[in-house]
Amino acid sequence: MEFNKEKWKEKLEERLLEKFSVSLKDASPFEVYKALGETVMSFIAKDWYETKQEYSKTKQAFYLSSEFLMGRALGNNLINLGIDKEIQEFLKELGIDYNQIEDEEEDAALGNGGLGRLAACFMDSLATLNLPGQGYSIRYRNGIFNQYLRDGYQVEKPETWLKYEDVWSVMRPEDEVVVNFGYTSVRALPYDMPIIGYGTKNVNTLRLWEAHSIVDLDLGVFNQQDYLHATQDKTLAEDISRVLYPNDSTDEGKKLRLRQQYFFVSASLQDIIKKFKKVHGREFSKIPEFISIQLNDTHPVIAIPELMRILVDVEGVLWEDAWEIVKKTFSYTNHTILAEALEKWWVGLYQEVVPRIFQITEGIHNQFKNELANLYPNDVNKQNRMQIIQGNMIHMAWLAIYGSHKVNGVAELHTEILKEHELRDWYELYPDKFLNKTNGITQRRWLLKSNPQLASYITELIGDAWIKDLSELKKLEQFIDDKKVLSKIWDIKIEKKKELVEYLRETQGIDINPNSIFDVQVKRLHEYKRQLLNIFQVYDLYQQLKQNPNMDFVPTTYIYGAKAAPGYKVAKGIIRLINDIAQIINGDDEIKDRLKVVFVENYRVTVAEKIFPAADISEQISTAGKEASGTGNMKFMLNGAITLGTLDGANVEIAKEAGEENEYIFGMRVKDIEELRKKGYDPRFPYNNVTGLKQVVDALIDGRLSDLGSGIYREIHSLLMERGDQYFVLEDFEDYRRKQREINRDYKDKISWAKKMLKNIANAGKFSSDRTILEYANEIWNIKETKIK
Ligand code: 26V
Repeated sequence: MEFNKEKWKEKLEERLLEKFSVSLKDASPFEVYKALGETVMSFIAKDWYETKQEYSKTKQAFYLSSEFLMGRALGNNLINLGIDKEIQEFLKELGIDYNQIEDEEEDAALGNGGLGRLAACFMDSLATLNLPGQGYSIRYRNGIFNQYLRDGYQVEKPETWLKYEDVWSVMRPEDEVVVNFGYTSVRALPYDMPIIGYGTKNVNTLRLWEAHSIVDLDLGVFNQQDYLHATQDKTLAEDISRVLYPNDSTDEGKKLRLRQQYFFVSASLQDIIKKFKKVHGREFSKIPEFISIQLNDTHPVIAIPELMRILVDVEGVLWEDAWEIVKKTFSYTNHTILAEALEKWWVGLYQEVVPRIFQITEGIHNQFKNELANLYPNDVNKQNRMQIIQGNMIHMAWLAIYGSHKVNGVAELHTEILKEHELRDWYELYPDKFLNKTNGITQRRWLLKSNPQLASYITELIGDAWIKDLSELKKLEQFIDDKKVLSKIWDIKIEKKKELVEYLRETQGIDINPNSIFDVQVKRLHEYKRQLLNIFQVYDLYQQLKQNPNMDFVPTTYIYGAKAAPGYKVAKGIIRLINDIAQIINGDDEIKDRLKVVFVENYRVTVAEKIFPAADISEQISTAGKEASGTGNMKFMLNGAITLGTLDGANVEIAKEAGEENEYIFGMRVKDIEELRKKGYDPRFPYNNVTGLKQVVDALIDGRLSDLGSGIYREIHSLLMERGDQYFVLEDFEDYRRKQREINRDYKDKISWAKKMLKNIANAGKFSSDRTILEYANEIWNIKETKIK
């Protein structure tokens, strides 16, 4: 976008005056932020409108996701418009600090972690690639909770991003629809967010639905009793889009969650079909030529019976014809193999919430049951395993696979595990449905925005084509022996570390040595991600340093950031354990600056943008086979951190791209775990035989550490020692510690370390979400670039 300073100034002043009755020189940072946002909105309005017009003529992909973890929009939008530097400069001239303005914005935190952030990166790539793709979700009033620490334990407080309204959403009352549940109906009111592509005029849309009561329509005609009922009804309806479920590991099967899912799915499909009819009339057989719908995990899978309902009940299409349309329209992404996260709905509850949808689901189930009986007449077990409704549970993943033409995993290893294990029966039945789409991240947010220093330097070396084509980074390899380049990327890392140090000093009052190794694990807290393994190593290291004060050791800072699901006791216990150990180590004068442990409070997108660029070590230490992909691993890599990881998820591909010699790979592989399980794993073996391990594990219960009486340490101890250590923490401890020591030795050789950094950056090209999205576009959605002029 052309930047015209006078025009911006005029617009901004006009906004400030109209909205706040304030002049530019007296405006508060909040007022400037709002006015700036509105000015951006006014400048993109025309392109946004035109993008919509163009897309309506062509095939579009709709990304249905219960989560979009967008983070802040202002900085990203300015960057994608290509006017960030100009705006910063322009504000500076007016005596306004851009950073202060940026900090007025709350994160749009409508997601838990990986799955929601992936959806956000996909939006950025779709727009940048001029692809006709739109997101649909819920406009949760409260996003993921804010996390605070009290006595080292997590406490949750509601997140309130809409408290002062959102400049980036436009309400579209003309597109409101009604969603019918069993006993009541609610209004779904859409809000659109523009998704501004980088270096293009295309502006895509993320449409978020807000729930409202029908009685809002005619309040005021009631007697007192009806009035009370009416307000009750209003609360019930509005509850639907009240809060994001903060659990991303166990399926609770709650009624409100099912209502949320049906609410946004039904509203989105009604919207999609309404727009289709405007252009194509009643030629429903053409739906698959113009519409492709991606189901992001099982959460929106109720879309399959819902589209059947719309076609059969509302539009009068024959069931058989409708089913063909459905199958060609939907595709499904699996993001986890953890059994406890695979959604199943209890028949009774499903029937109560969406009675008609239950009948249709049953119809689909019966149809498939007959197919199975014909396919496998001699294998009743297999028939039973694959049924959509089993006993009184509805299996959403099975419904998804049956009703889709494509099913994908999110990393090569993950997809192979799906095909061989979890979804083996399905792969045998539909081998052509399965494919892999390795995840990716957008380099616009995760390098250009979050690490402008490294971004500019890369551009200086190889030009700026990498911003739209990340494979360009490969050109950096020509500098692998260039001392000047190596020392510069090292210096930039130090600079980013200093910025993080400053941030943590301001927000948490902690002092960190910027010359220490920053060893970072940031991600949701879950047993399979093994933050426990990490902190055990730290505690062991602490013992070593105490016994051996002259040990040759580069100072290291272990940094953690993680939210635990509020009901996940063990995860919360691990947070306390990290803080407990942090307090002991950081308070030990003998240790001083050599070893430090920091738990970053309320880890979120905006903090992630400060952490990834500052990391030396990227901890990706999940039990092999458990982490479907990981995407943080890619953000670290792109910013020159070295992976310390297991061969799990996308780590496998990261090591392949950068060369295993440029990462620190340790621990059991998937096949080792299978073998050990078969043989029988006894955690007492490593416990008794690995030096120091017993000391660490025993600390949980011998009084050296304290859970303040909650009993959670004993529980963790028992999970490890009596209940089989399912995630092989003890088994992998020794190898992990070995790699930690290796890192500490290798870090001293600045040149060879910087080479590793450069190798990682140069080979991060594969992990752009642009690459991922192009694969979806070409191999699943069949959508084409549609650039507006
Ligand atoms: C699961 C559930 C289970 C039911 C209750 C509510 C709820 C909400 C969210 C989720 C999502 C869990 C799946 C997930 O986030 N998977 C992550 O997806 C990332 C993107 O593909 C991937 O990189 C991570 O490895 C994977 O754990």
